[in-house]
Amino acid sequence: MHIKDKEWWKETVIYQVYPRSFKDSNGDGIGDLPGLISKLDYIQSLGVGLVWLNPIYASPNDDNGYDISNYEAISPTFGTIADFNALLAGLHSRGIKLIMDLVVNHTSDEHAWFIESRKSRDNPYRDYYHWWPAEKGKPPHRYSFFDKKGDAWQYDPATDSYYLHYFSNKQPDLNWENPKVRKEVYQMMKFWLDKGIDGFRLDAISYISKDTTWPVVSKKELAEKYKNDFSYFYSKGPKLHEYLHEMNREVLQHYPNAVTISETPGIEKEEALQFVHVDRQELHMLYHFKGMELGYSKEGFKRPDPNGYSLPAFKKLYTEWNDVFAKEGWGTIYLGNHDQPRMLSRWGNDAPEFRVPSSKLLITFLLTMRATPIFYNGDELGMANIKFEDIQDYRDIETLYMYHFLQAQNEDLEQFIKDQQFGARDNSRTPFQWDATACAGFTTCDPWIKVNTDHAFINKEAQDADGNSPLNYFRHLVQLRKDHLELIYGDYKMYDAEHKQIYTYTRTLEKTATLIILNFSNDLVPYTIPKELHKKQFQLISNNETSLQQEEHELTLLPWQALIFKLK
Ligand code: TEU
Ligand code: CA
Repeated sequence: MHIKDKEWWKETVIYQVYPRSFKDSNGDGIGDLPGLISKLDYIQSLGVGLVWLNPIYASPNDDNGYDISNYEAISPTFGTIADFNALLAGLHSRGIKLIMDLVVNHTSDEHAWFIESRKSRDNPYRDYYHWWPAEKGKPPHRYSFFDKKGDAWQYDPATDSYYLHYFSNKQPDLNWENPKVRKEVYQMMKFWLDKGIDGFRLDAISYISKDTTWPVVSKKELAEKYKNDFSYFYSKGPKLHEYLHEMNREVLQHYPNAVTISETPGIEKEEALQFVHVDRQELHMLYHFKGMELGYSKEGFKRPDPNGYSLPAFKKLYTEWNDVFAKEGWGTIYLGNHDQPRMLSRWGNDAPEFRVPSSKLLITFLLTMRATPIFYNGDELGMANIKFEDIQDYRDIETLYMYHFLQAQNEDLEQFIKDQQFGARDNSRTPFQWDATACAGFTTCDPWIKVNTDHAFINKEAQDADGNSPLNYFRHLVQLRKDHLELIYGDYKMYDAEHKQIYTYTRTLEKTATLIILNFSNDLVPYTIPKELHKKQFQLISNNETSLQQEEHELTLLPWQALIFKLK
């Protein structure tokens, strides 16, 4: 069977490890590399082929490592370069590849470059960052995602100037317009690629190019052109693709086996192929935020829509993004990560009677769509949101700064805490649940963030032994995907687009085809298999439940039931 544009990274399953919360080995309550190394057999048992590791570099941890003070040094909290070498060797010896996080939209304000840059206006590193001399008056407003005033310009008395920071004021943005900065970044990428890593996940990369004529963005323009969200303005930098092409020419083409996945906030599907079309010589894959916008109300910050998300809207979005890459490029698919709440609590149902089947259904969806799936550590167990009730329990600056921002505006903080129980990032950053012991087997003492008390019954040890667990279902489905190539390369076709509870689609590769039927509801749902398929024979090859009510083409689906049929 000839597969056009066959690539290892289209066939693999990605497993994201958030090292701070994965496994602590030295009892300081913070996950680390020796802890991760001690769990490599577990990761191998999942059948995944690529690990994405969140940042482990030297960092004052203002934003959990996304504020880097030295790109070529491992944070002592996580371990040493020797630990890193052992991790890489351990993964490779198990046939698993590793990509590192490349955080170059900004550095830490404790990075040597910024320490120099802020010393004087004629310091050789001055133009490594974006500065606005105060005598020119206040710079045109730019929004910061992590700032108590939402202001992305920080005044620095040392040189009577403002510097730009889209994220916190301890994350000054690098000036990519400066060729020296780009050269430094390419050098650093080669440092890690020469160590044998298999590629990078590129952090907030759609933001790196700035329009340095610093145009005013009026409230009207922000609303009409950028959906009242600065991320849609920040992703329109004039030289973004010129820099990504240069990165490809200067670095990536020299490492043909390395893969790149860009995090591209603020883009629409019409822009996607500009990043990943092979002829553009830029990047391999991207992940977008459009799916993550579903289910939120227009009011408040990350306030859930009381009616939840609409399945027809969900199906329409993932079908449109499938079509973007149907002929060219290749997509990724995810439902959660370290910036989002737990996929079970967001897209499934974490109530006791539904959490196991809905975890399995979401796993089925991610492993049967035509895109490389990215799983976040713990979602294979069906871990849920911790839903803190007290602001004191939060550790994430996005939540803490937004709390102060709203407090300063006398907003309803109780409502904010309620909303954060649904949308906060810390919901997915609680310690990995290895077993039912006091600290879930993650650490022996006070973890940096509280353990979810449901670890008493939701943990790896219990699920290993339970053939019906989400964990063993995950392992089964990863293997099933490898055994049925149409689940990787097959064309995707959706049916019954308007059905409010059922998501049905086929994957077809030459003569082989598979039908996937998913009940995204708490209800028993009578469902007729689409007429166009009635001439086919149906062989059930996967069911996340132990029974199926079926008369010919008439099915009665159990809540959150997920079925896969081989079509003959
Ligand atoms: O995230 C970029 C980004 O756009 C996120 O801030 C996102 O909008 C937000 O978290 C959603 O709530 C990357 C990293 O993934 C994130 O962890 C970092 O905080 C951020 O960049 C800054 O490096
Ligand atoms: Ca530790």
